[in-house]
Amino acid sequence: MTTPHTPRGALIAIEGLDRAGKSTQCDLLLNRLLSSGIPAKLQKFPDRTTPTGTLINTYLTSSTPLDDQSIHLLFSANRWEARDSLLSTLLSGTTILLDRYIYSGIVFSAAKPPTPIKDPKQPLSIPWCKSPDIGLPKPDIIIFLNITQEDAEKRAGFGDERYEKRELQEKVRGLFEDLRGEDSNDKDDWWVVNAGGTVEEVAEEVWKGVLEALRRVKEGNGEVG
Ligand code: T5A
Ligand code: NA
Repeated sequence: MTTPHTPRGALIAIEGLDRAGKSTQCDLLLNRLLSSGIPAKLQKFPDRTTPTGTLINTYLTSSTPLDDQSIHLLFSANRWEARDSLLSTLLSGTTILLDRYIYSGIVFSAAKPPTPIKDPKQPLSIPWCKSPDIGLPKPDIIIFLNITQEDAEKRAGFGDERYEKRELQEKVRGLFEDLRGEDSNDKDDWWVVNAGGTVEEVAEEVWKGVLEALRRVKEGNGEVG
């Protein structure tokens, strides 16, 4: 006799450049899921409320120097400390919205300008940047909010934090494109949305990605990737 079980929730990552509208869309999406009767939760990375998150916040909002490898590992540790709770929440049937995830972790570190003492071309290689996150739950879909640099810079608050500089953001954009290309053989993980429209227009496109993720979970084997 089989035991009735709750189907697992979907793991949905929202990614994009700084100011693309990720947090705005995550809030709207959470409300839409809940009002559609779909249990859902939001998890933001970096989670600035934990001990590692406090260190990350200090780094992002000040000019305090910190070794590139060290801060990369801290961002990853900030995700690892959430892993068990992410898995148990998904298995209890609740869908999780991730406001940034490992993809931001990879591209922002790899985009950093080289320091003279290290490799002159790229201080942190993509494989090195990926390795500490290996083993974290894989999202059912990565919804990528695509915005031009010009539109991002017009939005409130751009330039307040360490990484919000044009040159770095352009590098991040290119690296995100590389990651999307790499994953293209590995089912359609990335769902690219034009994030330059109104909040409502973007929300409609994001919702289509969410429905796709829910469909994949329903048709899948119940395991988290
Ligand atoms: N990082 C992150 C790493 O280096 N490694 C990692 O592992 C991780 C996880 C902080 C930095 O950390 C780096 C990447 C980042 O540089 P964060 O805490 O996610 O990451 O950054 P935040 O400042 O919270 O978020 P962003 O700057 O990325 O902004 P969002 O969430 O994309 O944008 P949002 O929704 O806050 O909107 C920005 C503004 O635009 C308006 C909003 O009202 C707001 O004023 N807006 C729109 N305006 C017009 N049209 C629309 N469609 C709009 N949507 C939003
Ligand atoms: Na945000």
